[in-house]
Amino acid sequence: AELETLLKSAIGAGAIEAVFQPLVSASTGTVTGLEALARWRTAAGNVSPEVFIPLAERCGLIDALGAHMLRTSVAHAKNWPDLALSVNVSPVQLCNPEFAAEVISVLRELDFDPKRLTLEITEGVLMTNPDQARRSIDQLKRVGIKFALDDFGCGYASIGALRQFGFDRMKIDRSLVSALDEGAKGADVLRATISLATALQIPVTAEGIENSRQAAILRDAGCDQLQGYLMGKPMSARDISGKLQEEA
Ligand code: G
Ligand code: G
Ligand code: MN
Ligand code: NA
Repeated sequence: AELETLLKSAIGAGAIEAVFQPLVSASTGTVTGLEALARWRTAAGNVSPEVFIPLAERCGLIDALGAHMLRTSVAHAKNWPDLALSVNVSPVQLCNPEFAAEVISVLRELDFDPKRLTLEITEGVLMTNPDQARRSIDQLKRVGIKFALDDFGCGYASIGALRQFGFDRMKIDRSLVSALDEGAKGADVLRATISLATALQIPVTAEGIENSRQAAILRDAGCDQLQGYLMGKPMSARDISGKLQEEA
């Protein structure tokens, strides 16, 4: 309960920060986009998003936290006009009937092209509240916002959902990528998963790439976008700007 109070004031004070992790073209190695990730630094140390995101979902703070993350990451992304921006959205947010209108209004207010924005969602929501999820997704897709199915392969393997909800991209969970280091079967599973997406004409991002052997296998298997510590760790907005300047 104490953490809940702290989180509430942190959100109110704008103390939840966004860091940005590069999304890299598999063919050229250039950064084409950034994924925003929430960070909470307190006097007592950092609290992991694996702790405070579920907490925010449980205690009704996720809409405010999500709105803050969208606003702050879009504001930063205006400094990187050539890059796409991905923002994680909790299933709880997507089930809020006001969600889509709020996203659209933030983009208008900040004059941000909706075509640059991808919302990453996990498959859970598609099971628990498919009707509201679909309404939100459809409303946002109409203005040009894209959707990525996040953490694919670690929950129910819903290839059906990829089609039914009109996902623009699939993100392969890093547990499947790290399985590449543990034996030959890992590569077979990945290739099969990527082929399925490719057959549906849905491009694939691989997450959690930590070594060049993994990157080579995933590139050969048909991923067009790579993400992970090998390509770049999540960085502050200032460090991203520095990195982009180095590369220019
Ligand atoms: O950044 P890190 O890998 O520690 O994130 C851990 C988990 O928290 C991941 O599942 C990630 O998707 C989630 N997460 C990080 N930032 C956000 C956010 O802004 N909103 C939501 N809903 N989830 C986030
Ligand atoms: O669920 P989602 O894919 O949004 O989670 C992203 C999380 O994965 C972030 O918390 C980020 O810090 C973490 N992450 C990103 N790249 C790597 C990686 O190469 N290795 C590991 N172990 N974690 C990573
Ligand atoms: Mn994600
Ligand atoms: Na993920």
